[in-house]
Amino acid sequence: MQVFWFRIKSGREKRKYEKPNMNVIKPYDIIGDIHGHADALDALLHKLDYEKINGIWRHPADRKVIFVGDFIDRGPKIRETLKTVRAMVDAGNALAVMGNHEHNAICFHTPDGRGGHLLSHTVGDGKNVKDLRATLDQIAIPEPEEWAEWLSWFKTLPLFLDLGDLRVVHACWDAEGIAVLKGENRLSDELLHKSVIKGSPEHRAIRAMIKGKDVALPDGHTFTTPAGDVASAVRVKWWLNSDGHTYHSLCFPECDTVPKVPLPATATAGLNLGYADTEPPTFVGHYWLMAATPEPLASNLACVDYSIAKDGGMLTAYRWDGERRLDPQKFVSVSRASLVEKPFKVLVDDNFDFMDEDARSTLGAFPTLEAARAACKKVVDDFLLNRHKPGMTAEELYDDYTSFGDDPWISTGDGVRHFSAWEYAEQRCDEICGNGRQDEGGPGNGN
Ligand SMILES: [Mn+2]
Repeated sequence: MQVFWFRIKSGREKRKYEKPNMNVIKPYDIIGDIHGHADALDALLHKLDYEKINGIWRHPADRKVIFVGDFIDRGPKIRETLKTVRAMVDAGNALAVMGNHEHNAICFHTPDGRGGHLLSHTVGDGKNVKDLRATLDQIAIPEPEEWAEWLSWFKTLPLFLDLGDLRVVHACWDAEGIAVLKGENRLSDELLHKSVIKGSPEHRAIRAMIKGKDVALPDGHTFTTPAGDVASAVRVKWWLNSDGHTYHSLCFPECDTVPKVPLPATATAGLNLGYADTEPPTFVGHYWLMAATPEPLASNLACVDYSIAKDGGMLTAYRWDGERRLDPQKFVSVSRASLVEKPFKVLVDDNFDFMDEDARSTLGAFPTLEAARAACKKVVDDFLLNRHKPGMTAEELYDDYTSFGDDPWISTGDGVRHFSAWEYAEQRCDEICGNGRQDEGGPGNGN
């Protein structure tokens, strides 16, 4: 069909068609685990120079995003996150792989044929329900039909992407696991059911891809994870050969409470650890890293999950332009702290143009009412101190203010009056002029 197509096209279009695209490396921006933090995603896309056109983010120079999975759970805007990601994927502006949270969500909602589900709703004190809590509350429980659509979409996500010069998978590039799947890369119903049968080759393969590889600690050893859980196995740096390592030195992310006991070769037998530096660059998410400055894990491996769902975390991307050796300078992040809600907006009207809303300007938005009030007071103070002349009475200064001054006010969208510039100006005129203003009925010269 394609051969026929280009034969009947004009010479110019024929050349265009024949020009092989295969060896032209396309630039990609690989974005880490979002976990319902849609505002951070918007801020990061903006920072990466994407533009939102007709509700869909795209890059003016046709860069594409690759999302590493884990769109749901934990954060406040899961629906918005899914809509942003899916719109980009549907428009051809992004690719996405499945995260363990999407796999969990599918399994949690898939009956096992024996009265339960592929992921239990009851084991471990309802741990799985707790993990999915935010998603259940925001979408699955209030909007079950919408949720069914999202679950169907999750099943279309590939488990890994191999673009030749670039590889993306949620947690671990596992060549042996990929071989086990024999060309399958999406969760068919059959593969989904096999993926939860412990000990099956498919379970091992898919678990490695979306959760990484782990080794059990020697008998009797446990450690406390940074999240406070007691664990008897550690996730490992799967890209390294385990020779000469202790459990502590091979654990990932690094954790001081893991025993510094030598790792016997038997512990990692069959895990196929190691990722040669001659392999194409691979990007993963998943690991909840915390750092001020992201850096690659190896010359050809980077994790872009910097824990946006945690205090102090950030949403991170890597700008990839075809390089085989990754560059620490090419991470781009937005911190959670930079996205703190600022609900107190200060607007400034002009007393001279009080009938004219066009004369209204926005001073800024503030995280607290106190900060917004302080900003309003400064606007009034600046005017009064600028207009005050020696010998002026408080009444003259106040008349000047009410005729020509700026009138700042705080908008919280609820109609509540949080600040009166005129009241504040009246008080300040008395203070500035010192001699007291003759107020009708007032005490007059107080000093
Ligand atoms: Mn994650």
